[in-house]
Amino acid sequence: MRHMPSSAAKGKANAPAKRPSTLKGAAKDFTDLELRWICSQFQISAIRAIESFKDRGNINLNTYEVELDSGALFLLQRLNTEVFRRPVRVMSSMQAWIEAQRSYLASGKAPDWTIWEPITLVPTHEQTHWLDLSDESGSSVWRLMRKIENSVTYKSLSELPDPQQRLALAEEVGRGLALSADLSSPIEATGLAPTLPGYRDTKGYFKQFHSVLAGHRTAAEAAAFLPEDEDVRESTESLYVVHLSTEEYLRRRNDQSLRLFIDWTLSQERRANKIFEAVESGHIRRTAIHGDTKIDNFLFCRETGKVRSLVDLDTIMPYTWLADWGDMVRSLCNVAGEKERDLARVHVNLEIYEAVTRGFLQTTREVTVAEVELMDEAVSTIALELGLRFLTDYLRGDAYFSLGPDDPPDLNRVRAMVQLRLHQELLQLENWCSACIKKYSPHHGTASR
Ligand code: GN1
Ligand code: MG
Repeated sequence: MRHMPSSAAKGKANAPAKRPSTLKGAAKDFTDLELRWICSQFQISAIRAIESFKDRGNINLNTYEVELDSGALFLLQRLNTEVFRRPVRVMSSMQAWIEAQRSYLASGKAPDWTIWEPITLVPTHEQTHWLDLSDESGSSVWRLMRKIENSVTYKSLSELPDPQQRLALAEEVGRGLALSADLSSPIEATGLAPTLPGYRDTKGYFKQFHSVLAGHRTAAEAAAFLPEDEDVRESTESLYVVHLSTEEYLRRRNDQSLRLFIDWTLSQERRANKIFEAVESGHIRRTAIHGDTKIDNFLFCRETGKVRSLVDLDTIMPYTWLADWGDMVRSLCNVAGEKERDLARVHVNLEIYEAVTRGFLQTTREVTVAEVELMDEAVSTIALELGLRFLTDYLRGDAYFSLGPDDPPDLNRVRAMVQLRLHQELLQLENWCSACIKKYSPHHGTASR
């Protein structure tokens, strides 16, 4: 959404010649002069205005819209290095992803109807794709991206009142993921260092669950459960222990309404590892994944509604595109949303499931037979994995999905129940889901676009 310059930012202040000394440290609001100095380090000129950007993400809190005299719009963002402790990895993976998508498009291999446009990072005068002001006193990493013009985003399918429009949008999201995964498939995934160590590690999430169920409170108590890899251990150690008072922990642990969900999750552990093991054994490819394929991150053309881009490139990492597929479908097909307290309203919307499947499978060109065979499993696995992550977090004391001041104290309990209920329903619908995927599979000789 375009914001008009505020009166404070309208004046054409020049960027200070010297670097302000206040650009590091914890998240805070930056002044117009500070922001102008940062912009002056990138290859753009003649700034008309800099405004806080309303549609910023939950994680990178400092996001600004920069307008040039020419009317061109850019987004300036400071990476949240509390969450992304290895910002250089985030930026290198982002750049690798963008370059792979650009070369695929230039090679002419992409479908000719596509209007896909990868993000453009504006280089600094030093020819780097990000500005790193970090030193011993703190970290401060910035990036400047050109705004993709004439595009719209949606927070949920329910923003469209007409059911047919919703299905068309779901199909377009499926098409978008297929394009994005194909365009980035040439990336040598093993060369990407994980941006968030431990993310999408199903086995690790179960180990955290067991450790928290056992009531461990210190790393020493949890030692037998902790990851061997030092990098992963350092980033996730605090997720293996309980952060609540004993009394509150026992109250949550013995909550009768959670009993069946805890048992259900434990009973699914073996099956949950199927996708992870298929990657480990080489049965399916290890590809570069996006890591956060919810509808909010897709951009559509304002006039035609066609998918144009997938943004928020902070969680690119080596795994399988099936995780992105599973995450997208589990979030789209549950129209009740992730915070629904009435579990009777949590359902798999079959029409949406079919529309997103059709869009994906009629577009993709790079997937393998072995991967397509795991597509239905991937959806239920990611629903279970997210349910498990919410459940563990509730029991440990909301240390990962931290609660905001307006959130109810049992939000992660509610979120866990929703995903686990969805998982149960996905398993009941297993035959329907796999038949739906077969119907559109390019390996079963159906229509291709
Ligand atoms: C988190 O913060 P957000 O909405 O971008 C989480 C995802 C979950 C999602 C569920 C890095 O994403 O894995 O699917 O919540 N991201 C991370 O709402 O953990
Ligand atoms: Mg995100």
